[in-house]
Amino acid sequence: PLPSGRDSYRRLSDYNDDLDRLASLRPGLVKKFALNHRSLEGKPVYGVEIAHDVTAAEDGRPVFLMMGLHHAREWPSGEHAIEFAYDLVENYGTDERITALLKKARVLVVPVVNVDGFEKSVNDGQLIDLRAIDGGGTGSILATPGNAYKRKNCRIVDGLTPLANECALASSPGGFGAGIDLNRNYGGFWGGPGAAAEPADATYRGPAPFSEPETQNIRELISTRQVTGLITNHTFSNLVLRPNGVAPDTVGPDGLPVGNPPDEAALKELGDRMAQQNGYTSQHSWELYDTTGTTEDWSYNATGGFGYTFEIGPDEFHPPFPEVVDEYLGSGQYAGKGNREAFLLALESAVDPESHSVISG
Ligand code: 0X9
Ligand code: ZN
Repeated sequence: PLPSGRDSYRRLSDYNDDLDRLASLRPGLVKKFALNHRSLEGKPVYGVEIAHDVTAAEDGRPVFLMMGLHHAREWPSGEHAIEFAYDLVENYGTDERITALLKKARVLVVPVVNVDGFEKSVNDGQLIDLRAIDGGGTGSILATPGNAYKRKNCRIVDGLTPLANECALASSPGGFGAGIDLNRNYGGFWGGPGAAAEPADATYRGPAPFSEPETQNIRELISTRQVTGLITNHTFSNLVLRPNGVAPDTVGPDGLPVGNPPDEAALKELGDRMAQQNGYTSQHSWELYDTTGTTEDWSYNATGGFGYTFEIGPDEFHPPFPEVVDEYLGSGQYAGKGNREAFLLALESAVDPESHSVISG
């Protein structure tokens, strides 16, 4: 079973309850925190910090950041993030490797970055399930069961009709309708290729970098902590993606080719090792397709902390839950190929960021 014992997808309230539970289970090890900004609908966004003596004053320990659910429909991305938190908490004190890691580093887990979008997606997804069981159901909402496949946040954007702007009724499977794509709204290469300028588009970048409270939250978290490594989870395609999101010959805002990251060798080395654990393909992000304004393209280029996107699962945004379990643990049809071990490698690397510069010379 998963570290938490869950056997079905969490809703937003389940995430919040579980973060509370983790903190009250081990108060010296886990501290719940709210990010700086509430969502557009006024919801708080929470995370947990996990570390030996977590309440000790800042002591220079490096920080590893694990995130999920920038994209509303990608439910496993939040599940794997919070299960990693459970895993660390349950194994601290008994598992030597995890105990040592939590003495050397602090781990931040923010499982649901896009709280508004996720709530619409997961609630609607479960509504659809119920109606299907009910024999097909009735009514017009069923004709457009798009909220389960909502991608973006809940920003009201110009140029859309009020109906299309209604967050809870707005997203086709292509992710159209209300909202800004939070994985195009960061400041890394913002304004470049692979992000849309049109509000109705699934990859709408927003009117300016960091225009959204959700991306401001992550920027401010990273800017105020010593984040030496991060994973931002998405679904799907079984990929470990490393910066950059655009090919080296792409001309950047300064009129010069953006090139490869200075740490390419070390970024690749860790990406490849993680991919050996989860069985994914390790590649440059741009080999999937061009993107700009993504989480780790900003964080890596702004701070030097290593950042990766995991695209969890072979072929579905939110598959039946047993697959999510196997993909975390490396059990069942995913025997020996779980994200748990890949996450631990990322944490180990974040604990020892010096190794990066050594490897890349
Ligand atoms: O397009 C995206 O944002 C990601 N794929 S998803 O299906 N989860 O939407 C891929 C982003 C890849 N690029 C970078 N991480 N830079
Ligand atoms: Zn995604």
